[in-house]
Amino acid sequence: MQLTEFNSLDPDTAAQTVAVWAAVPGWVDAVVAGRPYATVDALAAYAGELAAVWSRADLDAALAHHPRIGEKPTGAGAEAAASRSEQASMASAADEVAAAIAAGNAAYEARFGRVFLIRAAGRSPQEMLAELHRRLDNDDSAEGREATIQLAEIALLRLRGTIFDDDIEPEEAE
Ligand code: 2AL
Repeated sequence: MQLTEFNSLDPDTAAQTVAVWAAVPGWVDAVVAGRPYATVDALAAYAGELAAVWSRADLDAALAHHPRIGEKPTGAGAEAAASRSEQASMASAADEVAAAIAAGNAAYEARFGRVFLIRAAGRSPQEMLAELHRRLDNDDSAEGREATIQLAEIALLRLRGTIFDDDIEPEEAE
């Protein structure tokens, strides 16, 4: 969608679009209320600034919408489509890597009480497994911060995959 269209959506429709990037209610409302944006960079900068102060409750709210790494996102909605594309590298994961990620996910959930979250786009299964093992050694507060940063990275990538500056043709923007 081009930025002009995003700027002129009615607030409810704009909120539905933004909630796909990260389902953090206060953040969605603020990003919608911040329109109009002059450029996608300005939109991303504002969204990123607001995301930098996400709390643990914000993380938990958004996490309910993220499937585990290696768990095929089901459904036809925009969130499931985004997750499928982000996790595309998992389709070619070696069986032992996929199994180690599944075991690591279970260990992470037992340790931290929430789903392991990582920005999957641009990472191989092996890299995600190494990150999972590294982060299992974090203490609660360091891990809360890391997970929140990953949530923000996912949100900003989704934003930039959804909204394009008006001078960019959609086919170039793929
Ligand atoms: C995901 C997801 O669905 N997309 C992404 O980048 N990471 N899930 C997760 N548990 O980390």
